Amino acid sequence: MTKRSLIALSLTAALTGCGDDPEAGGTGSVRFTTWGEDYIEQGIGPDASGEAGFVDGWSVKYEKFLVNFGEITVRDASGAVAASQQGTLLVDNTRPGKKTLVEFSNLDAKAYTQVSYAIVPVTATTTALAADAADRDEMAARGWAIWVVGAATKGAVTKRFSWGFATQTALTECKTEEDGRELSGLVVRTGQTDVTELTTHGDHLFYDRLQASPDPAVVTRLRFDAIAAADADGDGQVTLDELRATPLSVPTYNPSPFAATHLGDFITSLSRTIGHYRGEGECVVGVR
Ligand SMILES: [Ca+2]
Repeated sequence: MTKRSLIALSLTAALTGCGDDPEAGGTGSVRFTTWGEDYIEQGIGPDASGEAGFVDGWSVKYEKFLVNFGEITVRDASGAVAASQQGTLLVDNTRPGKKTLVEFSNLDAKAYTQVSYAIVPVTATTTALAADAADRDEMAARGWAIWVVGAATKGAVTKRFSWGFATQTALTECKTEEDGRELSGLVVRTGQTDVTELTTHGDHLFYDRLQASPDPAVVTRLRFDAIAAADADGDGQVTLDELRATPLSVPTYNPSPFAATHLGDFITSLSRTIGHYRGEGECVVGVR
């Protein structure tokens, strides 16, 4: 065997040995979807550990969980934009199932390591993709990017909430772990359609920390007692104004590394963390 054919053989082995290397030369598609998982579709129950439900005995059921998606962008490793979403799409993730946000076709089959999106205020031009037009109009009038409506119950007590967040959040450098390996962005394969879910995590609004502790022994828990107690006028409705009038109780709540001083700021900051990637994957959260 000649030296040249040995090199060719080893190159072939290197290419076929890596599952992320698509066939060269072709094109494929990518479809972006969203889903609210069981927490948004079914509800969140109590859990003594606080990890899969409320540590303080509450249950929450959402009636609306509206998220406005924009700027879904696919870039390759050089930063060149291969595809980018125009306009914004409003989805109520209490509606069951996975909704297709956008599909990009005729992309060169290769790895696109930089995938990003944004959750931005609804405008008059926003498409109510899987949402009521009346909700779209209400959010546009108020400049909300996220609007959640629901009820929390514990025993005979019910506290309702309707919180609109006028935030702009960039979610960049999205990555996840699949089959034991880190996947940055996504991979388009010849003749195939990659499906990338921009998952919405409904439990995050009730976290007691803004950032996971580096100490694995310190668990992030779901809590509602302090939110329920914020209903100062006792009308059964916990408003964002009431949350803003409620000082954050430290150390039950840990606002690090941000500067939330009251429950209103704290939950608004948590609302920036609902956007996830392909299930449990995460993006870098940028406040703007
Ligand atoms: Ca109230």
